[in-house]
Amino acid sequence: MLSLTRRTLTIAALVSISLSSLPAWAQQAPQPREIEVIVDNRYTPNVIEATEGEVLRLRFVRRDYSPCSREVVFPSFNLRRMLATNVPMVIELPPLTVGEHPFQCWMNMLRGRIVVRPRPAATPAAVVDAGAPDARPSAPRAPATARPRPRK
Ligand SMILES: [Cu+2]
Repeated sequence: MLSLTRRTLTIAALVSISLSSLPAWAQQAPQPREIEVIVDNRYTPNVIEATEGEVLRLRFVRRDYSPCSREVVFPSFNLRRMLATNVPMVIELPPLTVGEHPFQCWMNMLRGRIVVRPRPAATPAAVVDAGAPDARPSAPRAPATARPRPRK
């Protein structure tokens, strides 16, 4: 019984160590954000805001049958994809650089753009606040006894 408990604790300790020692690249790997873009004689939304380094997964859903919208083009990524009507097409873009990345129909009539803002700098404000005279203590914790009892 005792040895089993010890082993369990050891395993738990090892698991927590391995989780906290993930390499930096794994901790910082951007999580893709999926955005649905409806194609119906226009792109909706046609302006997509993003942050530097972000990975977008654009899910194009073409509703119309116009030959105009059958292909979407991303000139800055040298990327183009055919869109079949009512068949979603997911396009994952590489990590975004600051600026505007247009997307358009193959004839450059329908237009949209991705506006990428710089990633906010690491906030030195947090360090300053810690020593500021008006720094307030964090909200008090709810007492452990506040948990409601299940009814029978
Ligand atoms: Cu067009």
